[in-house]
Amino acid sequence: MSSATDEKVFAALNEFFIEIPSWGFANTGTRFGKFQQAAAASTIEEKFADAAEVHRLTGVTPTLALHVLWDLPNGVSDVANIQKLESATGIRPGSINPNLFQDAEYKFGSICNPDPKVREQALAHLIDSVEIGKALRSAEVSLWIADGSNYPGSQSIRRRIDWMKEVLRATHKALGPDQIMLVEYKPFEPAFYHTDIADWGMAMELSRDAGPQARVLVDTGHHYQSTNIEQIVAWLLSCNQLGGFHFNDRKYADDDLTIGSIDPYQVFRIFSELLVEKTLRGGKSFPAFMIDQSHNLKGKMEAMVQTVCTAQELFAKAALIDQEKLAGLQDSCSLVEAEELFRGAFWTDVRPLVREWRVARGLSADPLAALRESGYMEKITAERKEKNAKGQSSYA
Ligand code: LRH
Ligand code: MN
Ligand code: MN
Repeated sequence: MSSATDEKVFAALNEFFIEIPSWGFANTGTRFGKFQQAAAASTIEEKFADAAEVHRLTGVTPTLALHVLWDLPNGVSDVANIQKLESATGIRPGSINPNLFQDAEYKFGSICNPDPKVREQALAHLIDSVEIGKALRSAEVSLWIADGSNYPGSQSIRRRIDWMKEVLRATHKALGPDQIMLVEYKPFEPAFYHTDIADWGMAMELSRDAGPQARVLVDTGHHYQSTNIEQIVAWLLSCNQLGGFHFNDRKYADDDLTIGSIDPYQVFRIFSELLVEKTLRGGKSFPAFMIDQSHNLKGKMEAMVQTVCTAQELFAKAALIDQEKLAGLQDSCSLVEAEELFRGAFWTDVRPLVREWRVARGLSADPLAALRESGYMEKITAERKEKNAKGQSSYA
């Protein structure tokens, strides 16, 4: 590898940061059961501590995504505690995720509920989340609306669009000048007939309708099989509507598996589109990179470090593509040469270079090995195992 190429990859890695989710450290399961892990975090203090350890090892995860109901159950009154944890650990609160999918009153929907009182309550929670974001100086308020219906004819798709637009406009109005509102889409689950925000077109319309500080969030697990996600990314970039990512991988549905574990080439292709925007089209910054995974079987800490390293490696591979040369080959329709250039970058082993980059920053060359050697997992297992054993449940 030439040193110019090394420099290009190093420069790309210098700009690569990824947010990790508080819920990635907690015990999660499936609808069939929950397997408690002795070392899982069950308090916000533990989640911040785990995030700080991941950042210490990798150097690229300075922010922690928070889910309001899980991490700030008392809403704005919990802000002071989060600020305390921020000063203690150096980890900044990241995206604020309102939760409109868990409480019993949202059985028939939240911002699309036919009952205006429920819609008002949902809006109040969204506005609280915006206020939490302002108080914590966090940029993104990240909305996932789980609303939908299970049977044809049982709900008015049209009226629910109107209700949703009203609430999203009102939420947008509450945003501070430095905040952005992200609208996430998902085709199904928990609804199984129609989901109110089912795809990127719906999310983009809602985002544009809400106002200039709204953008679309792409969760890589929220598509039908074989959807061309990088094409969606290219379109959202072209419309200036891409706000961020929830990265994870999937084989079947919204499986929330480790990034790139099933299809690393897809992540590479997404990163390539982002680098096209940056290198050829004057893009100034990347959208927010966030992880949205929950590991039921893998150890939480190991899985998170593995995730971050994989994301870096795939980003470095994409940075190897000579986008100018590729554009020339595309223009002359040199199909095989263009494909070979693209594929060649994907098949290059960048791990030695990424290790070198880490060492140059005073980080361990191999964060996963460093985690295993650090004794951190033994420490949290000893501290948390009793508490977690009490939480043992056979049903989620
Ligand atoms: C929904 C989702 C959404 C939630 C998270 C826990 O499937 O992707 O982003 O906030 O999972
Ligand atoms: Mn998500
Ligand atoms: Mn999801």
